Amino acid sequence: MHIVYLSLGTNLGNRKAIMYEAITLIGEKIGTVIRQSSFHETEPWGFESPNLFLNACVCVSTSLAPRQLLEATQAIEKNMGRVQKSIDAQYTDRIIDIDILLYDKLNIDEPDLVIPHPLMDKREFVMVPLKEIWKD
Ligand code: PH2
Ligand code: MG
Ligand code: MG
Repeated sequence: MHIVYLSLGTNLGNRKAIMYEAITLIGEKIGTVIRQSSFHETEPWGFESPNLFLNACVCVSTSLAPRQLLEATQAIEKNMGRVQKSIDAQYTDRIIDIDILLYDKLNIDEPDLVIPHPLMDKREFVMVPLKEIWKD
């Protein structure tokens, strides 16, 4: 089993219900959710929008390999109705975003998969909830 940390964010719709739905699907499709942070309301970071985010982090025990994990997070985003990911590489409002932060102590640097997440330590909306549940 592998220990992974995921970041979740939503700034559209019934954000709390969306968070719970995403965490339920992570439990069904990815593995056992061992710990989950509280939900943090945050200002959009890196783009302008009137829609505040809810952000959270979860720690999951999974048998999925890194690329299977990426596919599973993307499938959950799609099933939950996420349409476009970004416009001209600009961040946009979204129903749900699930990002892989850490996968055991692995380092991966591929065009579409970089672990640890390259921006995680610059983002308060990631680090504050992560610190609630991070062990190591
Ligand atoms: N995600 C981004 C860009 N900006 N800002 C907040 N507050 N929360 C996010 O989850 C977020 C963001 C890119 O995925
Ligand atoms: Mg993101
Ligand atoms: Mg993402």
